[in-house]
Amino acid sequence: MRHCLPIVLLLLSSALLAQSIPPVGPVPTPQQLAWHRMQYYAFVHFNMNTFTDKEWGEGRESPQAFNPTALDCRQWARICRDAGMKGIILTAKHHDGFCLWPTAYSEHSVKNSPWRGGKGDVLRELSAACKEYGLKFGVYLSPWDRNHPAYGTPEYNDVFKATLTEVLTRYGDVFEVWFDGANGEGPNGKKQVYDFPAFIGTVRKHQPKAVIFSDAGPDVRWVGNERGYAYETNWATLDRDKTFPGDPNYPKMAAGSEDGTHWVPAEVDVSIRPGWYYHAAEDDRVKKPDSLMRIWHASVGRGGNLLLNIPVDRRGLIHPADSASLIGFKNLRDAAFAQNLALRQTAKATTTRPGTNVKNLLDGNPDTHWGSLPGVRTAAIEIELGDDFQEFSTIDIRESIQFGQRVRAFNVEVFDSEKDRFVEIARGTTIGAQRLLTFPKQRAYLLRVNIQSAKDSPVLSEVSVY
Ligand code: FUL
Ligand code: CA
Repeated sequence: MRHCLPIVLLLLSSALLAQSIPPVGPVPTPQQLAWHRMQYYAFVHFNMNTFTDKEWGEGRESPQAFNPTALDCRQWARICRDAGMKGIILTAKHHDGFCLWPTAYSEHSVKNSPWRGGKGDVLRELSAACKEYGLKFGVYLSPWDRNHPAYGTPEYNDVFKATLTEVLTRYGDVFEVWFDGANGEGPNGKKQVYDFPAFIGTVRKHQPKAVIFSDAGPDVRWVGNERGYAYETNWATLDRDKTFPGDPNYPKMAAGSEDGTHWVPAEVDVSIRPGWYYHAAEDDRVKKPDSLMRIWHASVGRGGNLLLNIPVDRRGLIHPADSASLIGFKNLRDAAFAQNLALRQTAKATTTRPGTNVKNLLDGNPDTHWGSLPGVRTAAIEIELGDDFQEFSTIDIRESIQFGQRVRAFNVEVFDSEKDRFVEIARGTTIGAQRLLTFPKQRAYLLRVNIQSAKDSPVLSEVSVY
């Protein structure tokens, strides 16, 4: 048994060395890391507007109008799971104030609707369906409320905290709380001064594992547009204290900033239809799988998460046009990323930090990594795709973001056997959680990733080739 000791010591010391990579700048919390790994989940806009054919209700609707004929949250969850999504965030309350659960703090609620005889609770049904289908459950709760009589007075902040508490304590784990930045006038013509610190405190108290979204975080930020793309240069770090939810200058900050003070990654929210809510007139305007694929490359492929909205219809079901697109999109992704040609192939690097290994980039494991020597900010990683020529048109590179986001610029080259040298086929700026680059189809057996500029010694977790 004596000969085991050196091996044990070796394993132990390399584990310690790997652990000892000092972070650069802000790093994600465990909750944010878990969120990054979700990558793709659904937004469901379904509420009073579904029945009034509007995008923004005024809060004067009769609760009688809310009456889905065949509501089935299990159908939503089944389709989302089959589409490869990891969770669902529901508009529990939109700007018109109508609550999809029987709240004690408002009369504008399902409790006064004919649906399920006034005994229904969409949040209860959806959270149960998510559990059944292995999805995480999240809530959108609009602070802007065009119905509540207290809106525009300090009392409303207490009402909002109380409704938030109902939503966060009745339905099990909530993975994300979505605060809309829109802040308009209420029924008495007054705007609310929101007590965001208190709202955030309420979430931390009841759902400490949830991430909180608003334009300005604190945990997840808006990407600055609703068209489905993150910026090519996308820092997960943000000068969080220089902005606030609803900040009209916010879109200027939407790309994050290299030296940002906090880790506040971007979430890309976009609807599968032109509107957020269901309108029968848009049944033939559902985005097709190929356009969703472009969105994938511009969102997840640029280090953001994709929050894809599905407007549930008046029956309370996902319309067949939307489910067909979602599944078609899933099939496209499965085909595009079916075979990672670099998986368990061979690689070498110009520099390697002790305790890391270039092989870790090709092991399919997001928890293992390679880094350059401390202080070395550029590196070349050569990957051999086996003995034969391979055809590929996409590369997927990921940073080990638990040590901070570092890379500023990189390029990809293939070895051109006729020219007998490497030629550049693609270049990018930031990497972050994930960077996808596509290029015209290549035929080669050797490629090289060059990290050309970084804030500090780069640390990557995976490189995949398709
Ligand atoms: C916006 C809202 O005003 C829209 O109605 C929608 O909910 C979108 C996701 O956020 O701020
Ligand atoms: Ca790895």
